[in-house]
Amino acid sequence: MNRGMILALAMGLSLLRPTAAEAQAIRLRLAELHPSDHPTAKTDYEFARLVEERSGGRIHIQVYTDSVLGQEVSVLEQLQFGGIDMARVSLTAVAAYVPGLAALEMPYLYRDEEHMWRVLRSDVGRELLASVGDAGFVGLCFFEAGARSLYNSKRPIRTPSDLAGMRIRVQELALMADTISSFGALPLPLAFGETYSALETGRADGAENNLPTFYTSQHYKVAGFYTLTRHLRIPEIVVGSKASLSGLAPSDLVLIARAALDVVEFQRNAWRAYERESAAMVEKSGVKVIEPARLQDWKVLSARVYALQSPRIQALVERIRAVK
Ligand code: BDP
Repeated sequence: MNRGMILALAMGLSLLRPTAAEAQAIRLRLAELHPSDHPTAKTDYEFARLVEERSGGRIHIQVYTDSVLGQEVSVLEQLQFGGIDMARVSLTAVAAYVPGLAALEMPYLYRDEEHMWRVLRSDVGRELLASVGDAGFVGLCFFEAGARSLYNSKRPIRTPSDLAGMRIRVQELALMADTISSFGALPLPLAFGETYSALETGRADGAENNLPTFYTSQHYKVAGFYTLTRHLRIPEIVVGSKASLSGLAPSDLVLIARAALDVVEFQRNAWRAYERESAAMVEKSGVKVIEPARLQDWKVLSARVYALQSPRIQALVERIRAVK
């Protein structure tokens, strides 16, 4: 028998036997910024449970909540070289690496939540999810994150002019700073984990986020005015590390990818329930929840942000708007 024949035989046998990767127990680490009672963190646990069950206990995902593995910027760096295996992050964090993703998080982009989900499940959504591969990530699925609204510690905001001169914490991406500038406020790009103390010390007058996060982050304790501007819908994204996951057997990768997609309905339901709960909790604690005078005024101002985008983003936005 020559070497070629031996090799062919060995490869044939290895198709019959479980590969070493399949037989071994696999432990993966998933990073999450939120505390464990946040609906998104609850879904991370459900995802881990599903993967464990479907793999007969062989694949174990350890969920690390409360940013213990770092803020999102650093988590993504660690994902790139395989120091962390998976993460649930805001799409904004990944958009810093994959600029096209900004098209999915433009101000007042979606007609409503259902429109966003139809987009995320359409060709353009699927293409953009897959495009994170270019930066060394594996795009697993999107999650719901509601609508983000403005809050502050100073006064009730009803119109954009009420915001004049206020310093508002934003996520670390030019698009977010531009959105806040378009309303006439001063953007302060900052890691999420530094926002509470920025609000408490007055370095920031306000910030913006969805109600569940406003509640679980305790920001409502230091910013008592929440105005329902609903200016951004930023999907969450679950990403894997290409460096780490490419070592898995293809069938295990498929199992993980399916479980991520299957857990989306759970997340959306958990989100809906917690959005109502957190609205009630912040109101009960004395936060003034305010409807803006005319939502249209905010939308008109944000149109400037669209004009600043590259032709590629503008073309993607057209496709997004055309999704029925
Ligand atoms: C929350 C997202 C979280 C972001 C945070 C932020 O769930 O991933 O990091 O906003 O504003 O809604 O940075």
